[in-house]
Amino acid sequence: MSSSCSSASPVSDALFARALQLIPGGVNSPVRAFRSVGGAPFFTQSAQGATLTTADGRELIDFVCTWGPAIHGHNHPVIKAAIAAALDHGTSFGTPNPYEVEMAELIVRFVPSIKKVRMTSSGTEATMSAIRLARGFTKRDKIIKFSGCYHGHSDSLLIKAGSGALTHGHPDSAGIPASFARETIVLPYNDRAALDACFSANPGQIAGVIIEPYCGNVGFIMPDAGYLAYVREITAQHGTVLIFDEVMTGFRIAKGGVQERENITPDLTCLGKIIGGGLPVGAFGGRADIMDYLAPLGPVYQAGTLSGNPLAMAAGIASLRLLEELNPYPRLDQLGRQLCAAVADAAKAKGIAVQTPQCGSMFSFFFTSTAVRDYDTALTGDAKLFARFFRGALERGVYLAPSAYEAGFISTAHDGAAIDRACEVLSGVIREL
Ligand code: KE4
Repeated sequence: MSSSCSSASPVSDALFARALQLIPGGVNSPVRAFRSVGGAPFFTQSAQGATLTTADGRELIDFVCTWGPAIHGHNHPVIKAAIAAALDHGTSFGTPNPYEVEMAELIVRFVPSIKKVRMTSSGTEATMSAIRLARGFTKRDKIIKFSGCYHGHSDSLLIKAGSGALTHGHPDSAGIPASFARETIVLPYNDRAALDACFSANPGQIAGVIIEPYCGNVGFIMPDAGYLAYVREITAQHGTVLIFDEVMTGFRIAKGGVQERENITPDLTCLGKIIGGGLPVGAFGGRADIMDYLAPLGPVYQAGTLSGNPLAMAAGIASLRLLEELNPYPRLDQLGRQLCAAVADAAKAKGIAVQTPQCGSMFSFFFTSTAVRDYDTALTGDAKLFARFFRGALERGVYLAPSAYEAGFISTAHDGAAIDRACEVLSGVIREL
């Protein structure tokens, strides 16, 4: 297996060389840098449906889907048309606009726990604001997060974080004052006893618990049966705001997210990705009594020049309406099962240990014999073997997330032929490991 596809990517390589001069690491987001999987990243020239076309003209079946937003595949004609129609009226107004109201009505209808919602321009802003709101509402300072969960890059949450922070070995980022970090308590996911002990040790001090109800930033990890219900029970018992970070899982795991599938009602929910249809977006919402603490009604300030941007709203509205029209979830789950079964079968035949967690259109591969249920067990995965698997797939035209600590995504644009091809490629790569 050649060491890198960059030898066959002269245009991407030249672009990367230029990027490295001016952009730290040559990328505008660390996880795109391929540093944990080796080689230089390819540059994407265009994207259509389930396919990325690189700057060197290579076509790749895309299982990253721009990290989740592209649930309808890339450049979907309905979303494209919605953006074009909105564009005719301008790009940004800095005033309320009709799209924001329609987006709010769709979100509230899809996610019944959300009675009021505020738009932002990224998932990071959404989770950062939800934490501030929980602290302002409860007048408490401490928050609980879970190791391996990633909630964007705000100071309070870059503690034992997943995604790119974990990928590049800095789960606790530099630059965060100890005074901030002290207010963030990190617990193991799927561990009820740790939650009990933490609340007992900090009576009346926990403002909020923020959790990825299904983890997508440490690989893909689902909760033990009853765990989320327990998190809901103990937070309600202690007057602590329960925040579901569904930036990734919202509208992906189900129309109403994980909270619909698990029948749990959080106090606040953070959203992003799919509700922007590929344009910059985030949102947070939930109980009206909590949301009304936000300026201009209440004392918790939160703002954004481009919050509710008409183009992003138009794209997101089209994306959500398509989900309601198509109800793609059963089909996406079937395709996810097929892909993971192919990898599991090939690994078994080869005598390689692999975990292939999957729910609907989210999945990941851990090269370990250990059942992965939290950060520590995720780290038992052989990251070097994953890197070889990733590169073998890429060389054969299948683009997986360039990190052992990310989730993969399937879109409605991945037809049977694309999944069959991916199964064939991934099985072949496993056979050659
Ligand atoms: P953004 O600020 O990147 O829009 O959202 C942050 C965020 C918050 N919560 C969850 C559960 C998330 O998954 C994310 C962002 N996800 C990563 C992918 N693992 C974004 C990719 C990147 O950092 O480039």
